[in-house]
Amino acid sequence: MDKLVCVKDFEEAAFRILDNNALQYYKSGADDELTLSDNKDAFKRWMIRPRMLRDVSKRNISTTVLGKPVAFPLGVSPTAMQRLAHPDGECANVRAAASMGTIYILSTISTSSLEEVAAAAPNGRKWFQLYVYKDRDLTASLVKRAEKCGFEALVFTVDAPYFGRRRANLRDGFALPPHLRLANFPKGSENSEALGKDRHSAFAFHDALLDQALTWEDVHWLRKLTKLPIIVKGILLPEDAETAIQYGATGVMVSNHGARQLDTVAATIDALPGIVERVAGRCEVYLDGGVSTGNDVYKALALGAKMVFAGRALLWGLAVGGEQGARKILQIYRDEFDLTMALTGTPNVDSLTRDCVRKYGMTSHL
Ligand code: HOC
Repeated sequence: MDKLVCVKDFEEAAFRILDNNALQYYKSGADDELTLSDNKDAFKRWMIRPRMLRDVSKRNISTTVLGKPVAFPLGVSPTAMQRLAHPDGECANVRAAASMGTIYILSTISTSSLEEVAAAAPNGRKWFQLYVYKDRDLTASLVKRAEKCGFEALVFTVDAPYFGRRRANLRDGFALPPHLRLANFPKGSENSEALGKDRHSAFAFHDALLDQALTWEDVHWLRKLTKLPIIVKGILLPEDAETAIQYGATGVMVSNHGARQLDTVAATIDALPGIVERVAGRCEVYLDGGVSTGNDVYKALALGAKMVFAGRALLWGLAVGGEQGARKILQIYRDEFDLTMALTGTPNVDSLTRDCVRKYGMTSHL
């Protein structure tokens, strides 16, 4: 692992290690995968504007999110079925995040349960990603379990009334290996044995749970159900961010679901500034999608994100080295971000402003 020094190195190594079933599931985006590449490319369209001679000998890259500290402003985005990447899956990932002083968001579609993940890192900061299912009792029981296990916030994913078309999975199918189960659902409900045998049944099981009739009223329903902060994830437009606040959201996450839902939507870094402009000061704004380097973290914070999250990168870390691999990924983001702060003359995250970056082509001067 010593020779792997950036997220890209881990990605390449993971591509060699993962079996095709897991790899195609993790790496795929929707349709032509234009947004999948644009999520990354869009970061390259923003230049950094470094300031000189500003005493950067002492820096503080910690910040606060929902009023509590994080060691640096990159956390772990929810990704499903992490034990496809490594036998320790979600438990390894949450321990890595906790040891690095950052936030781990557990997917509902996890291969370790809420309870197992909570026990793996009792003192780490943990949020729970949630779908509001047709079966509201099932949804409410997930919320109650998250509360009981000490998850601090709910991350309500709103961009998936149906799942997007990921062509590799349509061609080759996806099989949940028989030794794994979707651990947050009551034993037997998802018929683990059948999931192993029928290549499409894991998706079929979950598709049947999704509620295509969701509206903003369901954010309100969730608001009444729990006192936990609600982060609405999957927001790409300022007007939706505004509506999320009206219906009780504490924060919004600018996200296109890792470009796995609707192709040719905006890259998240391009969607961010308009959303920040609209809701600044009224709720925290987070971002995921395409964050591959410490420079990307810097750019997103300069454009107003309070914190950013990476999903796939942690899967690559897990695949390469389990908990240690996941931790190394977080260290890489932290160290790259810290160096960017130093080389730009930015001693702390509060000094990051819109002026720290500029979009190529916006003006004739820097
Ligand atoms: C077996 C059910 O958010 C994704 C995930 C959720 C997938 C559900 C799979 O792949 O985008």
